[in-house]
Amino acid sequence: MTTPAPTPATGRDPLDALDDFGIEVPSWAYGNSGTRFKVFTTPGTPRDPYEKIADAAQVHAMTGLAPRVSIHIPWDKVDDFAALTAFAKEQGVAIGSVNSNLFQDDDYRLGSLANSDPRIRDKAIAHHSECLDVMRATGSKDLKIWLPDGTNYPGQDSLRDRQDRLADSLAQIYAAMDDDQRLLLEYKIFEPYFYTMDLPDWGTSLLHCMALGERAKVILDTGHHAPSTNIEFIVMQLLRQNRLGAFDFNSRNYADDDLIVGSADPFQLFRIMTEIVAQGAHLPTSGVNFMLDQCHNIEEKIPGQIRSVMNVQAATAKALLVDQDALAAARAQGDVLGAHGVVMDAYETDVRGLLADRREARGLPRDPLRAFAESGYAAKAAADRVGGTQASWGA
Ligand code: LRH
Ligand code: MN
Ligand code: MN
Repeated sequence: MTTPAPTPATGRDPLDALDDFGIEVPSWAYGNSGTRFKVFTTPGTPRDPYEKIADAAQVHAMTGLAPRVSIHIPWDKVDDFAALTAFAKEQGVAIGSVNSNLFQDDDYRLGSLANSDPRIRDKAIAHHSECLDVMRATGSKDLKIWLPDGTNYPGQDSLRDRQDRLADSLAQIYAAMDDDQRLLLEYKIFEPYFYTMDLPDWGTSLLHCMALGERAKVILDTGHHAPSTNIEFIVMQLLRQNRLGAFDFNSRNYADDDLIVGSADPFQLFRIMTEIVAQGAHLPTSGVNFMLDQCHNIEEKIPGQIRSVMNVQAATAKALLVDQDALAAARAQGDVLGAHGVVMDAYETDVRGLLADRREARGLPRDPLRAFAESGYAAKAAADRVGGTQASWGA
């Protein structure tokens, strides 16, 4: 096995591209979460959006990798979003994408943007106007929509009419956006409905985005596919169409598990990042927003997030180490195993020391998990954050 080293032709280190690579973390990862069976609480869990942002800022302080925090409305609703934005800045981070919420209102039992009742559709559209105002106050550019709409039984509703109503609702939201705002549309194969979802797959999401306009892009949540789906193929195809807007990274063994990205299948994460790097989409100019969408049900939340962003960085580093010239040569010769070997050489490279060196060179801890454990932040948060109600996934 060869160890990929700085590219000889230019003398530049391929890992230099990591200096501009950032991962957006979700505010809801810092609140308590669980399953429908039990939500476990932990001392020091944030009680409000400010405390969630303070915790997220720790991830950035330890890794230099997480400069933005996604917020969810209404979970992170505050009276003064300008003040929240200023607080984030003081903490060394910025507010990232704004997620709407169409899944926690009794009115949405039969759907939101695809509901047959125009009053309910209007309510769901108006919620997005509110999110756009939040974005104007925070400077966020990405409106992130996950549509939970669907049906449970054959015959329950017209699948065609639901698509038409959805297209009309999305067009109204898109029309209300400013020219520098993007609409990011997420898909999910199942849940909360179990017969049909109105946005079940990347193709449906892409069709709606194409109908809307250039600032509408697809979000790929890595936990939202059928088992054995080739996610890197979807990544390649969406990039080819310039429609990959964002990732919701997480890891799954069974369904929408929302576990730490790269924990179940680090090789899949590497394969995804290899397609990203092959098309230059890791560069900030690509407009792909690399976000996490995770919950930490039993593990500590801030270390869980630190581990997550480091996993994404490690997979990206390995993808950057793929020797593209050797790969192209092997492919040109029809050398199947040679081409495969080039990719596997990069995957099997131990990048931990290289990444620790790079952190140290930037004035960051070599070992972010240990540095956080030794900082005393968790004990202080537990002592300070008494009283009030701990935030949970969903509030
Ligand atoms: C839905 C989803 C979507 C939501 C988030 C909390 O399963 O992935 O992105 O906004 O979880
Ligand atoms: Mn998601
Ligand atoms: Mn999900």
